[in-house]
This record gives sequence, structure tokens and C-alpha cells, in this order.
Amino acid sequence: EVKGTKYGMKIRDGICLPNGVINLSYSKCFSLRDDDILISSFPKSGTTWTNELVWLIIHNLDYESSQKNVDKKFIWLDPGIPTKIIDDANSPRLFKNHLPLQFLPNDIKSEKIKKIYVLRNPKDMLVSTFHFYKKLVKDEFTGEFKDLVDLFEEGKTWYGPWWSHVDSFVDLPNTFLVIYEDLIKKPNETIKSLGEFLGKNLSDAEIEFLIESTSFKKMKDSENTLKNDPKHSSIFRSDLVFFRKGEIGDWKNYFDEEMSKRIENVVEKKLKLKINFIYEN
Ligand code: PPS
Repeated sequence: EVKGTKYGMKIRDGICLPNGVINLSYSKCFSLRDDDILISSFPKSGTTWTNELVWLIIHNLDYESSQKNVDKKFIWLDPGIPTKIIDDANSPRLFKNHLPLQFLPNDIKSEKIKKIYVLRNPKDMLVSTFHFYKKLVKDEFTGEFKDLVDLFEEGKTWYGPWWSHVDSFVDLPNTFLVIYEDLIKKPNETIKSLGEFLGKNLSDAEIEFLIESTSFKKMKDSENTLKNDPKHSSIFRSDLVFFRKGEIGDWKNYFDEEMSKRIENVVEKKLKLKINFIYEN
């Protein structure tokens, strides 16, 4: 157990994992297919938004179907899914995970399999994480924001260290990097490139449709559906807000200069990928 934390974090194989992530033996034990698509991210980086975009692009912008079976669109690897369920799923299978690379099947490194990694300014990611940890049922985080900054620096937030997570995924072949800030600041260009990566030449009208149908406001409408999932109610309190603010720069309301510098310094020191651009608003 991680000392000083009041939420359920355990160090296993050098990685901080939430209590719910217990069946790690499953996560490696299946074969990937060449047409699988994997979306990986550090929590609170824009996963849900990216998933929605990818699902719509793959399914020819079928918005109506996307609103049904909200939870069945992706296979979430983290809780440990029995291999048979994964093997029986129809192609193209869409996977999502926050699990670090070493817990995933080795053939993720294959050039043939498409991977998408979602990245967000770690400062905004931490603010989002802070609100999230506060709503955990069993393991509520009772610390202050600066305590979470300490944990980040020590690499001890869920699935951390963050820098190892980022570097390991962005280095994989056939990987598209979705940057949260790009989705907000230049959605047309970013979605066009994402479409190209997925083999689709999206028209301007289709891109506009995607922007509109995955807007923060639209996606927030699915908040209750997500929260009513019985799987979630044992983990999160009902006042958790999945779609909280959806903005760039909320970190300025939480970080003082010293905390901000600490994040920048540790990222500069430990992350191989150069991401200074991400701090600009
Ligand atoms: S999770 O639980 O790890 O899957 O969370 P994740 O989806 O990665 O990140 C949650 C944050 O993404 C914001 N979000 C969006 N922002 C803009 N537009 C859209 N459509 C959108 N959907 C989700 C969400 O509000 C969380 O960020 P914060 O800063 O907390 O608002």
C-alpha cells in the first residue's frame, strides 16, 4: 500500500494500480488481431471523448447506434476480461485501457495493429483526477490538491508513473497521438488526421458532424447513463461528474507557482517526449 494515501492504491510490479484492477493475468492472455484498434491513455486525459470519436469514425458516423449500448462499444481491459469474451468479440474489436504497456499482450508492438494514445497537459489531468479521487466510494482521497501533486511527482497516482506510461505508448509503431489540447484548439485538423489514420477520408461536413456530436455539451447528456451503470455505483459516488468542465487551463485555479514548477521540472527530467507546447493555453 502506498503510504500516506487514503485511497486504494497498491504497488504491484512497480506500478500503482487501483484496487479494482485485480485480474491482471487476463490482460496479457489473448491474441490481438491485425484489425484491432487499441486506445490507451492515462486516466482523465480525454479518453471518453477520443473513444466516441473513434467509434463514430469506424462506424460511419452512426450517431444513433452510438447512443445505445454506451458501455458495449469498447472492451475495457483493465478490470480483467475473461479471454473467451475477448476472443468471441466481432472484428474490428475496439479496446480501451489505462493499463501500462507491460500488462498488455506483447503483440501490441506489432506494426500491423493500430494504436491511439491520448495525452493531456498533466496539470489539467491532475485537476480532473483530484475531483475524481474525491468521489471514490471506498477509497476517497482526503488529501489536498498539493498532496496529489506530491503523489504525481513520486509516480504514485493510479497507473503511474505518468512519464513511463506516456513514453512507452508513444514509442510504439503505428500509433496516433491524440492531444486533448489539439482537439479543443484545432478540432478540424485533428479529427481529419485521426480519420486518415483510421483509413477514412472525412469530408468537411463529416468533420463538422463529429465535432458537433462529440461536443462537451452533447456528451454530458450521457452522464446519467454512465452513472446508472451498476458496475460504477460500487466504485464511484453518485455525485461524481464524468463531464466536469472539459476545458484547457483549469489548472490555474489549483496550482500555485511552486507546484506548477514542480510538475514542469519532473516532466522535463523524466519524460522523453518533448511536450512544452502542451503548457500553452
Ligand atoms: S477517464 O475516466 O479516465 O476515462 O476520463 P477521461 O475521459 O480520460 O477524461 C475526463 C476528462 O475529459 C473531459 N471530457 C471532455 N472535454 C471536452 N469535450 C468533451 N467532449 C469531453 N468529454 C470528456 C472531462 O470533462 C474530464 O475533464 P475535466 O477537466 O475533469 O472536465
